Amino acid sequence: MRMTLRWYGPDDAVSLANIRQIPGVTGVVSALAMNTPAVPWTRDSVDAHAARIAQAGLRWDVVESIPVSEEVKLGAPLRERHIEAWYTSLQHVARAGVTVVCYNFMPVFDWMRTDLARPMADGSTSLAYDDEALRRIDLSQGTAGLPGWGAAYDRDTLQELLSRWSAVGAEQLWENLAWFLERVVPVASELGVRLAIHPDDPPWPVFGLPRIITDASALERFVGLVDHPANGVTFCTGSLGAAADNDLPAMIRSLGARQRIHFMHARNVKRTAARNFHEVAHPSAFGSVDMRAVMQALADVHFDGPMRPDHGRDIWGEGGRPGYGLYDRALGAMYLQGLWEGVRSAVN
Ligand code: DNO
Repeated sequence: MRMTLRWYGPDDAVSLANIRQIPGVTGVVSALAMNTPAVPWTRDSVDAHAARIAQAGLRWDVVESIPVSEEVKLGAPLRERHIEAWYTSLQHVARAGVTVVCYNFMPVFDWMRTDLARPMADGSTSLAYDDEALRRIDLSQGTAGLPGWGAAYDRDTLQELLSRWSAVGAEQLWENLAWFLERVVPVASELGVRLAIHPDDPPWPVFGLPRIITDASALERFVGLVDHPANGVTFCTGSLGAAADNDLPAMIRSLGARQRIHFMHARNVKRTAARNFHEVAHPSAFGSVDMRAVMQALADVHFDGPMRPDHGRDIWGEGGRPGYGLYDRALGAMYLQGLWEGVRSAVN
């Protein structure tokens, strides 16, 4: 296992120098800030990003994410052109030495919370999700009322997109995902890159949009779409752990035995009711995810890929990007390495 931390680039309040000082963290998970899936990253900008990371004495272990265009997810005619942009970005990051690329296939929105700073008893704040609160969010004016999304979509753009999606159900989304994988997996394999889909977060439909990467059978179906070692997953314990039915250690054993876990997101959540949870500090004691059992399963399948502590709480008055402050993630990195050391000593 290689411990890494996500870095949001030169504008991140968390610097590479900060990251370098967390014991055991040897690499970063990072992407270019440009989030226009139809336009490929340029070779120069990828190389400049790689050089910054290398100069700080760190490895660029994972790209998270090369964004997948909505046209590809929708299966619309423009997907042919947009997938070309994806290949181009992929080629550049592969040449820059990155070996794992994370992406997601969630319609319209990426991860979703209804509260970015829920106060906790100890004075920290956490990200939280409440399905009732989500249902009350009014999208008729765009994303203005959606926590974390600000003005990402104005009223007309969002309404148009949602109406296009109203014709696309879960099975069609699976077909569109298969179309994407059939094209990108061979390219990734040739470039020596492993692709790692991020599960849907939370793992159920939101705003009536389909979400398909949600549980054990979905992940098994996913790896079977293109049965190739380059077609794998980002195993996110926080996303999958938000659904009580997901047996995370069993899922890790099954996917890990087939060498399909290419990247780990380690995060704990406290489930408070059906489709209701908030994020907590990483240790098992605070949440619904048994982190020790997760790490044991990873050790048993000889996981040797990159891992990052996922979202942290906002502690010690740090502020900054919700979920991505330095302090709680650094504590998480230390806890996870301690667990790893413990579980590995018991594996032959
Ligand atoms: C949230 C992240 C996601 C993730 C993307 C991967 O904190 O885990 O935004 O990066 O879903 O494409």
